[in-house]
Amino acid sequence: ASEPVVHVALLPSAGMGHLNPCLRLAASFLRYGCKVTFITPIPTVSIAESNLISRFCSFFPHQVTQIDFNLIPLDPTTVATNIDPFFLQFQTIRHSMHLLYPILSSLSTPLSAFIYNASLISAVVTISEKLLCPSYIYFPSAARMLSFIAYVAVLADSDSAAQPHPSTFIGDAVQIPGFTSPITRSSVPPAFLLQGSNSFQRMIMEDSRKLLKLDGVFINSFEELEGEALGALNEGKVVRGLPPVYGIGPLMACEFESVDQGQRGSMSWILEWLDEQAEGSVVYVSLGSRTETRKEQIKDMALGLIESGYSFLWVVKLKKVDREEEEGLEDVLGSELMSKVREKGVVVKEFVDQMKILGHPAVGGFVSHGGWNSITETVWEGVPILTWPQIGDQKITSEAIRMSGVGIWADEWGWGTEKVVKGKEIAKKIKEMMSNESLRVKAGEMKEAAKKACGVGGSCEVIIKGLIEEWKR
Ligand code: BUP
Repeated sequence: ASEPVVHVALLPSAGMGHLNPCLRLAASFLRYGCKVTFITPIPTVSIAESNLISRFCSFFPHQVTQIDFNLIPLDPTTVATNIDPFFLQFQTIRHSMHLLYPILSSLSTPLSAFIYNASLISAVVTISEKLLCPSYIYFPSAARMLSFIAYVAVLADSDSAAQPHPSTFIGDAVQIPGFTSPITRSSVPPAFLLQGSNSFQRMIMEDSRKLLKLDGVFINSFEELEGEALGALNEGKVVRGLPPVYGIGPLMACEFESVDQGQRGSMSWILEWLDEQAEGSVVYVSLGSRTETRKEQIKDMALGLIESGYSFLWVVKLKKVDREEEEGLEDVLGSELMSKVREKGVVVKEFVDQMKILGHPAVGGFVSHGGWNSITETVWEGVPILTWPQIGDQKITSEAIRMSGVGIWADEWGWGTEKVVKGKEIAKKIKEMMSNESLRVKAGEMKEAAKKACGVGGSCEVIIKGLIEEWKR
């Protein structure tokens, strides 16, 4: 008899940080011959997202079927005008959830597994329970962050208040069972601690409880990077009854992601500039795709980079979403500072091929917001990291990185969205990262471990092949 077709459906949510791991996970299944249905919430928030989905689908024309999930907009009178567009998209997807089951139940090939983004758990669980296949989430952050989310329901339940509130039950620090170092209150995503009730708090609390209903969690991490957290989660120390947490990381960047499909194309001048720089001499700076750097910070960022004495490649975002208009960097910096910037480095405002940059031998360190995809991509290339958290989970990911020994975290800088850090301090930290030999050695060792985890017979292959066998039964 012919082999059964293993058919996996995936549903991402908003933003590149959530889309990239979803597509890379899909590619892991495609590598082993699975058929994939990719459900695209339409419209996407950014152009970068829609472009990437198109490249993915055209790269696998026979194995991937793309289905539009046309979202129903929220009533604008109920939406705060200053809402983060990515968070608004999470809400819109949840609001359109009744349209998902008809999509999933009408697929022509029966599903073997359904995998969706962690930010949708509480909305999707009731739908996935009706499916005749196991369902999983992919969690686009660190195992340390997953542990925090899983544990908050335990904390809430141990609070004697009638309606326990995170600002009270979090205390000064959260000591998760099985963890050597606690998560301090100042590292917790600020929206979770706000007084009153907000949709983010409600979502996290609901998700925390619903985790127990899943068949498993995929996470972009691996033993050598986050052994303690993965162990605590899988040994039932964090929460008893949690489903298996599959550390399938680091999820490798794939060929379809390359804007120029293997050519140097629009990245060419950046790569040519890197080619001219000495090995390990360049500082790469990018504070992620979801946070615009405040104008007040841009000047000090430029001053800090110049004062560090290193050459730099600075990806600067002056707007939150790539569909918005923006002003020029020169308008913010002034022509004198701009020409000093140009003497020592290059500044890019477009979305770049980050993996190509991180993989270039000239890059010797990365100043990052601590987004988990950026972190794992950097680990993959063995580049030392300096984290500067901007929002959300990025202090918790920074803790994870500091503990692993491959990066330093400027925790005295607080949240990047709240405080302006002076150029002098930025220069000092950059020098600390670039000259730290033990960081470089550790990053090199972690790179080796990452290659092993993703290689033949490594943890990633073992997990994926094991699940495929299980789904065939
Ligand atoms: Br900016 C930028 N090119 O120019 P994170 C980002 N990326 O390839 P985020 C580029 O987007 P969260 C660019 O390689 C990574 O895979 C980058 O994800 C890629 O941060 C992804 O690092 C960004 O997780 O999300 O998007 O700010 O808020 O979830 O941290």
